[in-house]
Amino acid sequence: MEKVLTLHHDTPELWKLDNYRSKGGYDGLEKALKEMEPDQIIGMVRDAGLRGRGGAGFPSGVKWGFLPKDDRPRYLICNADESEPGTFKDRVLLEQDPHHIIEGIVITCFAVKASLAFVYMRGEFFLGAQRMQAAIDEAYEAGYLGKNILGTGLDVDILVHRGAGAYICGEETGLIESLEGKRAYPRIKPPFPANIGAFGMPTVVNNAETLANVPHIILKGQEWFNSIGPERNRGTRMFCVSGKVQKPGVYELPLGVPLRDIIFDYAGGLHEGRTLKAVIPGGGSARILTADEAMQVDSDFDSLQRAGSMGGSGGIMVLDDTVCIVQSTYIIAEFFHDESCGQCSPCREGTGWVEKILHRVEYGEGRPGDIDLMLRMGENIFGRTICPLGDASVWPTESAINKFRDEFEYHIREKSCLPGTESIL
Ligand code: L3W
Ligand code: SF4
Repeated sequence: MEKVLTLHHDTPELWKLDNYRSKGGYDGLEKALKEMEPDQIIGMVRDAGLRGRGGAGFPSGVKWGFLPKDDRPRYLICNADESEPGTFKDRVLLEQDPHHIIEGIVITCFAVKASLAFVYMRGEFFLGAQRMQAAIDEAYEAGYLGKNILGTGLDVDILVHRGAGAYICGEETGLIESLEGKRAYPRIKPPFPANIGAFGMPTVVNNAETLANVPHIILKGQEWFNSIGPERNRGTRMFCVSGKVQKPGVYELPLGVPLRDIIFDYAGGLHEGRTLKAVIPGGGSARILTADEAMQVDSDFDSLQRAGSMGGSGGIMVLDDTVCIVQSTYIIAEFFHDESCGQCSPCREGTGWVEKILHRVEYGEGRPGDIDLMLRMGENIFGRTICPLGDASVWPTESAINKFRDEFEYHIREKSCLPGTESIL
């Protein structure tokens, strides 16, 4: 299967305009502006079935269609605040291929009638920020950005905004608050950003990888896109494989490739003598899969959801038989507690309590009843918070307890990890 987004990533200095152009870069923009109407582009992306690559997997064309039909200014935000555990593909695009994202942004601005776009970028992406800004400067110079783009009368500006290291800024309404210069407290939805977004105006928020798909759909058409991946799950995905594999990295593959192939073929399989214990398939928020479940499931959004987990951000974390499940669950719980913005009590307090209990279970001070206590706490967080971080903090712990309860019980009873598992802290 041919790659789409990363096809030219071995081209030296692809981040420079001339090199991007030499591989057909900006041809999609030219076609969109000179041969298509905005509504035609929205229809094409909707019919192609492109789904968001940031976490929710929401259909992009449908999201664009939510914008009101009024003449208020509207904005596009490219969400490049990639902070989900085990996820590092937006970073690859930003560093290797920033023009690809810019091209997707300008086409999307044309489609949704926005003349200002923001690239909200994770603050730690120093190289990505440099490359993105240099690419934007080149694009202005070459007439792909600014006034009267390619002589068509379209005006689009892009501003880069760098975050300051908070995971919650990836949540679209927290991101918008942060962009407006405020603390990134997520907003209650509705209203959705499509109606009231940045600076009170209609706003589309799309992930960087999602936007990079747009030029290809324009150039090759929705039928071509529909030929990749299973129904309702079209296109490729930049899967990020990490953990106990021989070749961790980003692998662009059609959605729906079996998880088994991603781990054992593309990522080189496990280290010698090891066996698979579990897989977290969609970033740190996803429910854990046992080895048996992981070996039978495909990598598309719907298959992972049917298996009780989710495709999420595309981060696949592989755990072998040396990993202590209690400890890995504790590490994720610690992350969510640390990153909770503190706005809602169930999330602010609950994530801290779960972390504290997991810590004592892991370090030999667990008490009988701790396991059920954590499950009850999860029930009291779930569905009672403003943003998805609250729910997302529950899934890893609840699923790890349900699937590896023996290991939690062993910790409490024996005050140690299972023999053969090792501490990574
Ligand atoms: C207008 C309706 N818009 C849904 C939009 C909604 C969102 C998308 C998915 O959220 C969160 C998100 C990320 N009118 C709409 C509508 N929308 N109904 O569609 O919404 P939903 O409800 O299906 O998903 P959700 O699970 O509640 C997903 C956030 O997760 N997130 C993602 C981080 C991404 C990055 C990245 O891309 N680099 O870091 C993490 O928290 O922002 O808020 O756009 O507005 N009736
Ligand atoms: Fe903040 Fe957590 Fe509430 Fe989200 S769920 S708004 S992160 S306190």
